Amino acid sequence: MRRLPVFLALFFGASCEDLAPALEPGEELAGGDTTIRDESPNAFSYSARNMTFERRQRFVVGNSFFNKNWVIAPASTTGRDGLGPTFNARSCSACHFKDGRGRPPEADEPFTSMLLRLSIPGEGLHGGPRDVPGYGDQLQPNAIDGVAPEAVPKVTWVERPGAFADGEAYSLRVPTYTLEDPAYGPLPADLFISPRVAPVMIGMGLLEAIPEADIVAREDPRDADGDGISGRANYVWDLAADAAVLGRFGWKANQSTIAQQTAGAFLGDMGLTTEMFPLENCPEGQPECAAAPHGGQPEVTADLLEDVVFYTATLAVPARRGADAPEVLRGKGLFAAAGCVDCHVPRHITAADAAIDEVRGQTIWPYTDLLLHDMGDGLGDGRRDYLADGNEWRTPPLWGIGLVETVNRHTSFLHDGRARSLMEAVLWHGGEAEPAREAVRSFSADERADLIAFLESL
Ligand code: HEC
Ligand code: HEC
Ligand SMILES: [Ca+2]
Ligand SMILES: [Ca+2]
Ligand SMILES: [Ca+2]
Repeated sequence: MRRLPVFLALFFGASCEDLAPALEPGEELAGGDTTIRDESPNAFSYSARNMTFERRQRFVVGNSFFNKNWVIAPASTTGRDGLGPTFNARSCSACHFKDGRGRPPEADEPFTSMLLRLSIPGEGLHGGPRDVPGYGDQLQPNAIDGVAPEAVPKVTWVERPGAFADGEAYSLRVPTYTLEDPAYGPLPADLFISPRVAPVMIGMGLLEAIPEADIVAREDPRDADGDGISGRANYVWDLAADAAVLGRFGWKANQSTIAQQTAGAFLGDMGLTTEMFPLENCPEGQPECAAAPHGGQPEVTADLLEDVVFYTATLAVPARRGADAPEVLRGKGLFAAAGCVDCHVPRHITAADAAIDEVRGQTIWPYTDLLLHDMGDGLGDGRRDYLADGNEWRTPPLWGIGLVETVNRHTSFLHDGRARSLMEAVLWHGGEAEPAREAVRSFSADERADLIAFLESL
């Protein structure tokens, strides 16, 4: 419409604007009462706006342990020693930089803000992925002195050209991951590698507080309503419950709670034990790892873990920017028309009895259903993760996505960061999301710009 001559645009202007949906009440306050207004590089790092002064103290302690580098044991700083023996990073914030998002390495850079999950075919403990002999369930490319890093990960890229319906060309890059110099025996021929970048940390407690009944109510595993969308829930082992429970976190909804995700990250990513995971991460066949000194039993005390969990659960969601701009509202209409909302469900209301004060009874706009969807072979990792099959991924929340470039100085999207822009992320959608992608491919250049304006306002 913007290409119409000016007089026609003025003439038709009113009716065109009518096609755009209105701003809904509270829509720009993506995280309800936790929402902060900031569009600086610190936008992901604030405590929930509704947090009381007294509770802020815990947040501050959690923040410092999220950011501080852990050191090798034994050390004079006994409060934060015990790193490794093998590890990915020295701090949470090494990957979740500024509470934001990781990315794949540039050519010949080390892997600093993403990780590779590993497994072999079959089922492991409690229906989870099956460990790789000698290597476990994740690649740790770093180790303390005297212990060999597990292997050196590499990624190479191939361009795959494509075009929008109007002829404008684009190119998508396809990654291939390999492991060089494996230190603990040959890698199996049927090894699965699932590369995953660190997601943004905002609003985790709000997502945890969405009532389970509301999430499973959207499941439609056999697509009974025939709309082509068949989301289903993942059920994953929860140590505290000693049972399989609804998975909400991770790229395949492969973690149940923020607490278990955090304790799992301490062990798997940094080599730090907790009450939940009391044993060092030394798979059989790594004797130097098993014999290495530790930094206490556990290395992360229960209090400290609780503070980091509280911190992670209560990071504020930034408010939308320009949510009522005409192009953003037009983009919002296109987001609905293309069927994006079928998975990226805009609005939820958190439980009135949620455990954390700040996240109770909030109307939030995360743009996710927290369900698994078949996204096609193109995005598949071939790897089972509890009930998620090789092509299934959890719909990621889109709140804050327009601020990633400001905070993290990159625009790498999707689970492995292969998309170099928001549009490339959309163009990778396949499987259940293929009709939505095709709708976008047939949009005009102006419509595509409006859709991106909407995404950037989130
Ligand atoms: C080596 C990089 C790395 C480090 C270090 C790391 N994380 Fe993560 N984090 C990730 C990745 C990758 C995921 C997604 C995991 C998956 O899909 O299995 C993730 C997921 C999460 C999630 C769930 C996010 C979501 O959207 O579902 C939370 C919460 C989290 N991490 C907290 C932490 C905390 C707390 C620490 C420090 C104790 C930490 N992480 C350390 C890479 C890292
Ligand atoms: C069938 C469900 C489904 C539909 C429909 C869908 N998405 Fe997605 N979307 C997903 C899933 C699942 C992912 C994660 C895929 C991955 O990481 O490999 C994703 C990822 C994304 C991402 C990247 C998010 C991130 O954090 O990296 C963006 C942006 C996005 N979708 C936008 C859209 C838009 C715009 C539309 C409509 C044109 C759309 N999606 C339609 C399920 C869907
Ligand atoms: Ca350790
Ligand atoms: Ca390992
Ligand atoms: Ca359906």
